[in-house]
Amino acid sequence: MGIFDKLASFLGLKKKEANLLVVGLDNSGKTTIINHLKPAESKRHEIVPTVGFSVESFSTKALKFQVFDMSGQGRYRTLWEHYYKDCHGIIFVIDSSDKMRMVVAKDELDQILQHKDIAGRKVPILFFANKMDMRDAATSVKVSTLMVLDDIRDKPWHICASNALTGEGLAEGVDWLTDQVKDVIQAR
Ligand code: G3D
Repeated sequence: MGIFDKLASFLGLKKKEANLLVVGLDNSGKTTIINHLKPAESKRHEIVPTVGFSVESFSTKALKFQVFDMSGQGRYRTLWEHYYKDCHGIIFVIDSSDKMRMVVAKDELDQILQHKDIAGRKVPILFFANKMDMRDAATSVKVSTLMVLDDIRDKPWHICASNALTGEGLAEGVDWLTDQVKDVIQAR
């Protein structure tokens, strides 16, 4: 299944499942990124577009993904928040070229971090500073500063510059997340 192979086989051995959330503003690149993460089989058969609030959800072997657009859908918030409790890892996608909306992304991140089902838990968060190929894209260091990531002290986090069109940067991020999620699952 590609770049999540390592995690899926680990979970298979342990007979466990991991739930991963993929979130970010609309147009940040979530759909393009998950197209790289999806196994070929799920690309063909298992894609289940979900009603209204979620871009889509899909599962493969021991991994379940839920993908949410966090912008302009405030009224669906309570629906997606329902998934926080059981999630083992979060992938937060940021459009590095959209500095205007970085403050909105930061706002959404704060809402996640302060949520009762996330605050106080060591849920690993992988940030993709996506669209790094764009001429006006901020560097991952700059994105990290704009999003004030250094203030996240109670959770493991990591930021990777990515280009979802070519897949560049995705494997590095997923490798990091895999190690973190393994730790979360071991501790269960
Ligand atoms: P979303 O699912 O978060 O809403 P999408 O975002 O994956 O639909 O991506 C939104 C647009 O950004 C798409 O363009 C997509 O091709 C483009 N995109 C995604 N990732 C990258 C990237 O890393 N670099 C560049 N240059 N573009 C990217 P369209 O034109 O289809 O709307």
